[in-house]
Parts: sequence; C-alpha cells; structure tokens
Amino acid sequence: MSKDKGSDNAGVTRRNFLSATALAGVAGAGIGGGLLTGCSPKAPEKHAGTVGLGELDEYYGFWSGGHSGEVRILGMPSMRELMRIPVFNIDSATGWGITNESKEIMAGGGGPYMNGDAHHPHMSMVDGRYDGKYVFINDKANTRVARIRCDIMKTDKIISIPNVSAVHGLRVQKVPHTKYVFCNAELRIPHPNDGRHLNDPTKYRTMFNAVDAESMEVAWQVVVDGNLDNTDADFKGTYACSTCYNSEGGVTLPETMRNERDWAVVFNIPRIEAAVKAGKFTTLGTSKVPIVDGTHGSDLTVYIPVPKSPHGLNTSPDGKYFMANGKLSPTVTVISIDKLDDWFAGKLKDPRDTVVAEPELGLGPLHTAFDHRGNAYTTLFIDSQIAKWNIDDAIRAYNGEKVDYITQKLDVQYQPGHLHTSMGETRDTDGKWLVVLCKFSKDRFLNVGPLHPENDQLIDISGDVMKLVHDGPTYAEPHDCIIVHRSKVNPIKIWKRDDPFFATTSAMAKQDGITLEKDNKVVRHGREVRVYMTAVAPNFGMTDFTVKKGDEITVVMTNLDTVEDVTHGFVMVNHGVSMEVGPQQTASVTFKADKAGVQWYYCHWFCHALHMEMRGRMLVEA
Ligand code: CUK
Ligand code: CUA
Repeated sequence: MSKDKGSDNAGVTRRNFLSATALAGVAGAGIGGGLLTGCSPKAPEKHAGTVGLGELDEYYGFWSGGHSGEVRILGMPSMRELMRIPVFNIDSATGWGITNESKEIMAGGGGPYMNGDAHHPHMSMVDGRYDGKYVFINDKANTRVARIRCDIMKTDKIISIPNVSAVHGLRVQKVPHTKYVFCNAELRIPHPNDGRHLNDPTKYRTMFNAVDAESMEVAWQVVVDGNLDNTDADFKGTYACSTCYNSEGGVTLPETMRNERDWAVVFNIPRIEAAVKAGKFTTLGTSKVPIVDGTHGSDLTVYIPVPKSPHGLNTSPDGKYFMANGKLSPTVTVISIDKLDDWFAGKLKDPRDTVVAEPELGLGPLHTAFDHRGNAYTTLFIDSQIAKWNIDDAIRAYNGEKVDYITQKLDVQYQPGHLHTSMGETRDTDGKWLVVLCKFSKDRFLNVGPLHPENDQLIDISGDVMKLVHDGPTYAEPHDCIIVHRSKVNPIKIWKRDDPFFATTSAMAKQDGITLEKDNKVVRHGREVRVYMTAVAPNFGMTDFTVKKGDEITVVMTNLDTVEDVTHGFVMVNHGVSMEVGPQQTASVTFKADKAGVQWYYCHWFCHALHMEMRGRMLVEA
C-alpha cells in the first residue's frame, strides 16, 4: 500500500497549473516559479525506515495537541506532520478564532476562550469500525467537546457540557454505530454550584455524559461517586466503563489518596436510556439535560473495586474485556464483559467476580493497546517501558497456573502516557504499528531551551518482538492519538459551494442580493459595511474600496479558483485580521476601520508566481 508514487490525484496539479498560467512574461520567474517547480524528487530514501520520499503513508494518525488546543494529522508510519486542525486554539495561519465562520463555531462552546486542553481524539464508528466521518475531542480546560468533519478536516461544532467541570476521558459508542460520544467530567463541584459550599465534600459530585454525535446536544448525564478519569465503550452497545478515583470523596490530595482501592464504574446504557425515557431524572439550574442517579446502589451502574487511582481504560478489540490501568498500582485489572451481563442479571454477589485477571506489569501502568494476536501493550510511566503481555496467559495466571504472561519489556524515552496500535481500538486492529507518546525527551534531541519537546516513538510490532524504529519530537502535548487506515478517510480536495461550513455567510450575501461567485460589491447598512470580493490567482476581485473611519467592515471573500491546492488568504495590515480561503470556499472576517488613510490588504497564502503582488487598498476617510 505504501508504494504509490507522489500524488494519486487525477487532473490538474499545482505544478501543471503554474506552468499553464501566468509564468510567461514574469520577470524573475525564478522567485515564485522556482520555489514551486524546483523540487525534483531524488531516488527514494527511506524516511523513518518505512516510507520513501514521495510515497504516501498507509495510515492517517489523528493526534491530540494537548494544551496547544489543536488536533494534528500525521502520516503513519513516517510520522510526518501533514496538517494541523485548530480546534480550541486561535490560529494565525487559517484565521481560526478570527473569521466569522470559526467564531460562530467557537461560540457554541461558551466563552469566548482563547485556550483549550485537548486529550482524546476518537473517530466515529459503524459496527466497531471507523467510518471516516467525524473525529471528536475533549477540552479539559473549558469543559467542552468538539467535532471535526473529516471530509474537510475542519472543526464544525464545539459545545460546552453543563453542570460539570473539566471534561477528560472521551470515547465513542462503537456498536451499532456512534450514536453517543461518552465523556467523563473529572473534577467534582458542589451540586448546585452556587457559591455556598467550599469545604463540604459531601456536596461535591461529577457526572458521566453522553453527547448525541449528530446533533451535538448532551443527551443525558449520570451522577457518580468519585472522580471520573478515562473511559471506553464495549463492542455490543450495552456498556461504557470509566476509571474512577477518589473513592474517599476528598477534595485535597492527601484526602483522595487514602484508600487502597478505587473503582472501574460500568454504565448500563440501555438501562440509562430507559430511565430517561421513563422520566426518572432531575435537572440542574437552567440546563434541561436529564440527570440520572448512578451513585452506589443504583441499578444503572456497577462499581468494581480496582487498585488505587486507576487511569487508562481500554476495551480489547475482541470485545471481551475492559481493562483498568493501575497507575499507582503495578497492575492492570481485566474485567470480563460477559460477566457484566451476569452481574446486571443478578447472578453475581460481588462486583469483583467480574474480574478475570490482574497481571502485575511494572511501575505506573497508564494505558493499554492491543493487536489481533491476543497481546496487550501497556505503558509503564515510572519504569519508562512498554510491557507486552498475553491476555489469555494473564487469565490463566490469575486462576493459579504458573505462566509467565509478560513476553517483552521495551525501554522507551521517556515516561510514556498513552500508546496506540494501528486500528487498535476497532475490530480491524492489525498489529503492525505501535506509537508511544512519551512525556519527556530529556537528552534525545538538540537543546532548545528549558522547554523540551515530547517524544512520540514508533515501534514495529509486526514480529514477535517489539522494535523501536523512530523518534518523533512533538509540541505540547499529544496525550492520545488514533491510527486509521487510509482506506477509511476520504477528504474532499475542493470545497463544495453549498458547504454548511459557510452557510451563515452565504445566507447574509443572499439577503444583500449578492452572487458570491461573481459579484465584487460594497453594501452599506448604516455603519456596517460589507465588502464582497472574489479571488482568482493572482488577483482580488476588488483592488480598492472606500469606507469611513469608525465603520465596521465585514470582508467576504470567495475563492473562484477550481484548482487543487490553490488557497488564497486575506490579511488587512495593522488590523489583526487574517483568513484562509480555499478553492471554492467563502470566508469572512469583521473588523473596525479605526485608522484613517490608505490601508493595504494582501494575500498571505502562497498561491501563484505573482502571489506577492496579490493585494489591494482600503481607503478610510476621516
Ligand atoms: S490522559 Cu494524558 S496520559 Cu488525558 Cu488520556 Cu493518560
Ligand atoms: Cu492569492 Cu496568494
């Protein structure tokens, strides 16, 4: 699969386009033309030992950007960064957080916030397999969940989750399809949080949340005991399971560390849905979201005691087990999903009867990943190692047999958090690649000052032993990633004119009697001035327009180019304004004309040999 040469796009490439247009007659064509045409590939060299120059990767990697607030797309296994998708952050290049279209999406999540803390990117599924439609991601910093449309690779929805504080663990429902996005609110807050309670921990609660994946509305919330950490769903559509620490119900660190055991909490989805349907719920404050009680004694949940402060929660792709990673205990607790059926049918006395193994792996187990051969791979944060172990052997050992379930320990550099195998959270797990997201790089790279990069390492797991093959420095902080076969993802290359991404702007133009695909006009509504402009390389449809000082200007730009990769930009100098306008896209930005005189605007996205000349003037009359 990774043998393709160059681009697999039929039709016009950027290079043909340039040679076919205005290059003739451009003095010094070497400036623009040379830049774009002078890169003739040499004989393929191996990149990361895996993918040759000009060859396409076999997988898309979707990487969380942690507290940078973004999502990144990497080509796998080369680990080349292909794109950044701004989500919760402000982005100068694309104008995310600056354009009207992105502001409308960001407003859905409350705020305005300039930051985010993205941890867990997960793709929507049908029958336990990626469907290529959406990637969802949490924002721990501002209690939000965002959705990325994978056809355009842009964020299209951001919502804030009511009644809770700090959304952390996030996973999708896998079967029958992603109806819900499950997310854990981590920090406990008083219910109601009205300023009366600080030091009464009995008033503190957090909740497990289900978001409708299509409408992006919160479907329901479940009150729990303790603090929720990570979560995952089964392959039946019946259960989700979350790690849950602070069984003590404390609010300070010493208080939350007292107990030897905390829990894995299992949520019975059909029972929760039935309770909501039957009206057995409450609401909080102004929110209308149904809240059901899942605390101890509820028949909607079961609290399975697991060793001290568990962290990662992973479902094995054979659908048999939930695994709670011990963090402060050297163990991973393996919970049988079949036995959960027995528990909810009233056939078991003790929630611990659902546990079928508890292998001891090393210090600081945080997360576990899987291949299709019955192996599990667990990060050991404190030991800086990956433990590869056999699930069936661990079960036999738990039943008293003398078996060595650990087959290999591999040093990684250093302190790994999440790890992920290719297709590893789906039925299509293929056991080829393992990526380990290490929190510290220490001495692995050139010194770049006190702030070090992190280190995402690539491990070949196709053979009997794990082999480390690549170091990948990363910027803060890829907690988690998914590795999706490229056959599952199929983005468009040129925008569709009726894309809902800019529907609000199109509707505004229509009201103004504007045809975006051809008009270059200024429409004034009092002090509100709308400047409708087209762009075709290397020209803006309007090279000057006149407004009055104090006017509020909205520039609406439509890129009429139909050539792949010809993106224009718009920067109004000294106005803090920039935006990306892709082929056939409309984008808009609003700003105040608060400086009299000639104000230049220019295209900041390299589009043509005459890109530097693509500019115009706004005259602001005093
Ligand atoms: S968490 Cu960061 S290493 Cu947010 Cu999934 Cu475990
Ligand atoms: Cu248009 Cu650069």
